[in-house]
Formats: sequence, structure tokens, C-alpha cells
Amino acid sequence: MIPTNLKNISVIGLLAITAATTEGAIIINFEEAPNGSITNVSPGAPYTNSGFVLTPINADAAVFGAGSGQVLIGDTSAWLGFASNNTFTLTYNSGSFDLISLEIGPSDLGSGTSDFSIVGFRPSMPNLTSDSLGLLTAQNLVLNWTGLSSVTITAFVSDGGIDDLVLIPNAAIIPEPSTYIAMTGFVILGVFLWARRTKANRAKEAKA
Ligand SMILES: [Ca+2]
Ligand SMILES: [Ca+2]
Repeated sequence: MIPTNLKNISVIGLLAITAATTEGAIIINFEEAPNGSITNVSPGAPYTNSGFVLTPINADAAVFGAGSGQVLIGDTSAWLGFASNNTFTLTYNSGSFDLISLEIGPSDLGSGTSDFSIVGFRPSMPNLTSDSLGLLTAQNLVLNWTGLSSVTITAFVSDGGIDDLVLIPNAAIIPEPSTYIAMTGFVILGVFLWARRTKANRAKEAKA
């Protein structure tokens, strides 16, 4: 049986690691767009937020505020919509980034169903790809892609939209594997000290 103290130490260690990996995430949900607004997004006027830039290849795109009359099907909040085959490129202006997840879906400006192709580019590493076919409603796509230099997002078949991008800029202070090793070492040291103290106490009790 694992002593209760030992269990607690392990749980604290795990919590510290979990908190570190989600720290510094940027969520782009387009909710800064005024209600009812439609703001064109084009190659010369890309969408920017917190150092992230979303640039389309043509002007068939817009940020739609809630209540604009157009929706990402299945989601009535503000969103970014674009015509089919209008590829968006996502970059971060201070280095690489991680794309944890995003919402994708068909736009009600189209025929109501769309395919998505998302490609992640990493320096000196193979590209990452994710294809989602026949989307009828918005869905959250978890990617957990790390170390990206850029990502392209394209809707095919019919108009599409995105929302709720969860991103981690790599310029932020994020623990590297060596930090985890150091943290694990710290936990092991704690367990060792606890075990030694328990042993010493037992020895004292035995003598008493
Ligand atoms: Ca939104
Ligand atoms: Ca949403």
C-alpha cells in the first residue's frame, strides 16, 4: 500500500506539471468584434490578435460579430468566416507557437457542409496535416501541434469558419523537458526526505 503522504507528494508533482503546460495560452474567440459587425479581412488587412496574425489569400473573408446575421453553423458567437479555397495562414510575430485546438465548421453563407484541410509547418520537421470531411456543424478539433512556424487553414466544397483557437506562443516562459526532469527530481527528493524522517522516527520509537 502507498502511504498517504507519498500519494500527496505525487499528486502535487502532477498538478505542477499540468498547470505549467496550459500556462500562457492565448484564446482567439473573436468576441472583441462589436455585436452585429462585419469586418472584412484581406491580404492587406489581416486579422491580428495578441501577436498572432491570420492572413487570407483573397478578400473573401470577414470577422462576424455576434448578431451579424451570419453564423458558423452550430455556434452563434463571433467568428471568422471565409469562402471555400481561401487559404488562411496563421503566424506568430515573435517566433514559433503551439496550436492546441480550434473550432471549425461550415458557414451559413455556403451550402451548409464543408471540408477542412489544416497543415502545420515546423522548422526542419515534417509537416503535420489534419483533414476533416463533410462537416455539418461546428466542432472542436484538438491538434496539440507544437513548435510551429505557421499553419494553413482551408475550407473546401463550401464556405467555412473558425473560432476558439487555443494557442501557446513559444516566446512565453514554458517549462522545457529539462525543467520537468528537475521537478521530478524535486519530488523524488521530497519522497526520500520523508522516507528518511519516517525511518528515523520509527527507529526512535523502537528505542523508546
Ligand atoms: Ca466566438
Ligand atoms: Ca465558439
